[in-house]
Amino acid sequence: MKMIRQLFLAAALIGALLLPSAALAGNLADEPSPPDLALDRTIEPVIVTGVFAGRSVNDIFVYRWTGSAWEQIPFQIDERDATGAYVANEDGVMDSNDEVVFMSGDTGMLASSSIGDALPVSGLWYRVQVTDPLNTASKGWAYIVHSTTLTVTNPTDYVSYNAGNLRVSTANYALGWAASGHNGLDYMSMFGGGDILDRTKLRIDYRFIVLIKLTENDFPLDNVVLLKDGVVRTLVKRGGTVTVSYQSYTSTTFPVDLRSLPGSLEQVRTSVDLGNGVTGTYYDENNAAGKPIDGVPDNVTATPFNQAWRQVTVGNGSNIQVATLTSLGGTRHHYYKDNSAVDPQDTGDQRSFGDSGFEVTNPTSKLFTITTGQYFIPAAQGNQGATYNQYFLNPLQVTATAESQFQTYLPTLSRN
Ligand SMILES: [Ca+2]
Ligand SMILES: [Ca+2]
Ligand SMILES: [Ca+2]
Ligand SMILES: [Ca+2]
Repeated sequence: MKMIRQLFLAAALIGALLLPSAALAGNLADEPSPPDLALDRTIEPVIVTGVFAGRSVNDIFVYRWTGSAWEQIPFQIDERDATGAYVANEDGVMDSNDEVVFMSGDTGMLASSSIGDALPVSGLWYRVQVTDPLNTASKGWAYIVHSTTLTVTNPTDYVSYNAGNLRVSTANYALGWAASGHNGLDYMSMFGGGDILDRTKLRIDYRFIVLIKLTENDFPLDNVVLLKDGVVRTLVKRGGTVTVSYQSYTSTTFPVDLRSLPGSLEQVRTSVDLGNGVTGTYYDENNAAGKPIDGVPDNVTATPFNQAWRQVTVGNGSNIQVATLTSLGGTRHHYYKDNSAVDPQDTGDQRSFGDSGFEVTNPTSKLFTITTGQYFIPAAQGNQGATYNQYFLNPLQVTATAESQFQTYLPTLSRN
């Protein structure tokens, strides 16, 4: 405490013109008392860009202050090219769009002493403040440093990819891409359970003289390409779709270009169909008490559609999927089908077990992107969909501020 007061005092004296005094007061006021240490949202990524431009990606490290010591936390640096696309290797040098990534749950306290006094780091570092915008009293901090002598010392690896079975796995879930037939997923397990997935499905109806129905089987098969298997996340690409997987969260960006289809689009649907015989509970905004997934049809309300989330709870885990569908235009609905009867028109095992997702009728654009997030949480929590939908819509606020022994600069960026 004494040290940081001196540090800020030095900043106030030396850099008085650089920093408004209100900002200084704000920094001191942000310092948490011990009972409010932890950030309340722990399974989301913290992504920082714009730090250490021109430095080698191998000389960047991330630490937290535990209250009594500096501790390295799991982190990775992912390079993006000039178009913003993730690439396995760019130039090994920090550019403005390269990302330093760590988990919100690994943040610590606002430091009460200087990291520059404790570790062999370069004279300037970044203090990263992470704030839950839904509960602004909840904050966490991490420190991104540059050093030519430090090494990676934290052995934690939250996620891995197996090219043999095309699966990403963590302690909490596994997801696998289909080896043949379609570009979607055909494997999902949660919290130690077995595979619960038949497959992910895509339905595109368009009218060109007659109604034509496409499924996920009608698109050319793309290779599954691993861009990165880091300790915080994996980056996997199939066609134009990029899936980013963390310990308890996966996000997917699925760009769809149907401009070559003649006629008009009538309906687009994406859904996740569970395997034959899987039992559990389905929730969405209109079915908050849950419907039994058991292959027996349920009385489910598909509208209104105000919140793009759905939750499937099976055995030891829950999968909450949230989506951004706005670029399609049109009218959105929830989609749910639970029926063990064989439907010869269906794909996969032709049965529907808790098949659920999102449907858009009369989309106004043939060029759109569907962005989804999937949270994996332990099962015993009941319906948590609305909460995680709020998380998805209100990302953690990230502010990186350059600091040195003698000076604090204005925040350089704010980005999730
Ligand atoms: Ca770079
Ligand atoms: Ca890994
Ligand atoms: Ca049912
Ligand atoms: Ca099925």
